[in-house]
Amino acid sequence: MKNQTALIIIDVQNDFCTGGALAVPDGEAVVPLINHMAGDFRHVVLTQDWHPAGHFSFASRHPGQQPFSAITADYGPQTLWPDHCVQQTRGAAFHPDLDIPQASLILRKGYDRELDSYSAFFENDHKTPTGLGGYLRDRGISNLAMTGLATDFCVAWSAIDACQQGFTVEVRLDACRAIDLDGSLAAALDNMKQAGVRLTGS
Ligand code: VGL
Ligand code: ZN
Repeated sequence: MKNQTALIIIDVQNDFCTGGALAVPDGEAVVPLINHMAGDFRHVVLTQDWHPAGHFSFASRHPGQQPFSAITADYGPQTLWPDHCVQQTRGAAFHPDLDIPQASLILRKGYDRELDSYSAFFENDHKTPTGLGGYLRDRGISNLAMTGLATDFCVAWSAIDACQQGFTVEVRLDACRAIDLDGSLAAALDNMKQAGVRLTGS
């Protein structure tokens, strides 16, 4: 049992799996791996992308914009997505086969209508903390293992922020899947390495 390491499971939700609104290719393949891996950890945290209808990151909110285009928000660049993970919908629910009863925290993110949050630690303005850093430190956790969806967005941003917060971070790539938009996966892998994230399981 790994006592000072927490497993952070990012956004394993229906909308990121086959048939979902923002399906990540082969996204559901991570589920059995994560279920198995979770047994090794005393501390497990789940994150849940959790947007109100009409969220700023939805292309439908911006007349004339298509999903997967990018705009400049007050807080920097923002990719626009299909409507996804709308609060209380089936798409926002965890994949039905995800089986992690021992998770101590479900951290929701992206609930501010005007601000997106890829990272589990800071919203996309890079300033507004979610509180996860304090939660983990308070529990004496210094090492993190991360898995989930999508490698090149929420996993990468969370892993990089975690390193910058002083955690030791391993991303288990075999239990992650990527969106890979215009080279975003290669860029995310580079950025993670540069930040000091240990990439394993590839
Ligand atoms: C995610 C795009 C939009 C993710 C969430 O979980 O990686 N990507 N919202
Ligand atoms: Zn989202």
